[in-house]
Amino acid sequence: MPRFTFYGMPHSLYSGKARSYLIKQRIDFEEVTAGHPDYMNYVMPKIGRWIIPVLKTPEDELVQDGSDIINWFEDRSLARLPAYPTTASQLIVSLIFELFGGEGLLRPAMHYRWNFDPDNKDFIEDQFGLFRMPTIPKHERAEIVEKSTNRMRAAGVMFGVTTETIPAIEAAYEEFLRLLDTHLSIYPYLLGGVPTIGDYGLIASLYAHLGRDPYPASLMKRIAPAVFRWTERMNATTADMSEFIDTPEEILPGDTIPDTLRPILSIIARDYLPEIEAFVAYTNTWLIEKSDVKPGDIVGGDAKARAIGSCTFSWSGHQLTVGVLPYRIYLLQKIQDAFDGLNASEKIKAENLLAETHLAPLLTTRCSRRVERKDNREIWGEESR
Ligand SMILES: N[C@@H](CCC(=O)N[C@@H](CS)C(=O)NCC(=O)O)C(=O)O
Repeated sequence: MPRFTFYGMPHSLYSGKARSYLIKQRIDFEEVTAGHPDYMNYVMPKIGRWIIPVLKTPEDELVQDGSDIINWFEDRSLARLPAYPTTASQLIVSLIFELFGGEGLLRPAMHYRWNFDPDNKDFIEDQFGLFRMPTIPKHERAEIVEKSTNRMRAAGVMFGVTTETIPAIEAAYEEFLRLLDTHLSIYPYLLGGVPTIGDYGLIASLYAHLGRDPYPASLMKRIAPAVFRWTERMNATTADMSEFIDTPEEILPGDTIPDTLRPILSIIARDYLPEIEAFVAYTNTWLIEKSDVKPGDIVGGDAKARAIGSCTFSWSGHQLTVGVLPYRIYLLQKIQDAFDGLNASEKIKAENLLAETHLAPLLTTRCSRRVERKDNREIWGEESR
């Protein structure tokens, strides 16, 4: 009997992050689709909304959210390969990749899934239908599937995917992919011979959408074969790095940040920092207007609502209007909390690295209130220091 049950789906972005972690840690688990009656009858009523991934522990505790599932094991020292580096720069860099992988790459993830119908549509509809309604014959699923995929298709606009921005989204993604390919041709994972939280963040977007849907998967194989290999590696119980002869299954010693990661960090600064600054500024204004928000209140007032509004910022010569998701503040806070926990000399080291890669504002762009998670929902926390 497997000890853990993992409710997820192969084509779900956030499932990829937690699943990869469970695989790498060799956790004894079984994946159950959210189309299984147990999800609808048992899990969803307890979580209060339809959302994956969800982990059920042997004690029947339910944990929703990719980052929290990882932390569940880390907090109990149950990880074979702990996800959080213990040295300053590696920890901060890894957490930056967690935020960027799950949130900053959503624009290309949405674009490459939903805007390549000749290559993608049949496959995507098959997957959505199969895992949502596994017992219903394919021809009967088709109509229902089209309705639900149309909702997701429309959601791309909320992430800033429009006719005008598509060329810039493609150029930025290809540049990122080539740089990551260069890095992963030298190192099996971001920080050496073991995956860390940054790898788990990246696999969110780079697996279900960008590494598995037909069009983007073929793009990845064509221009970034080492990234494609890493998506396989991230889903293997072994280190799966036979092409890296004699590489130890260890993080790089001495708090090393490989030079090949620096240009990628600079790309994150260019492509994602403006959005972070815009959504934090929007949230801070929103909190001033909603001065009655108390610690413990559900973010947005409704557990089902993800966004508290929309913000506009300029990116690559375009004005982008996107939804403001406080969940991102939760991940940004992880970087800032890690920084606040460093000693004075470690802080200087991390600050220098971020200044060199133009990411220094990540440490100072702070929300006036904390975003926490309780009972599998985002809630407002105390006012920030
Ligand atoms: N931050 C969350 C996000 C989870 C999430 O958005 N999951 C998607 C599937 S990849 C979902 O359940 N969407 C349901 C919906 O939008 O109705 C996590 O990591 O668990």
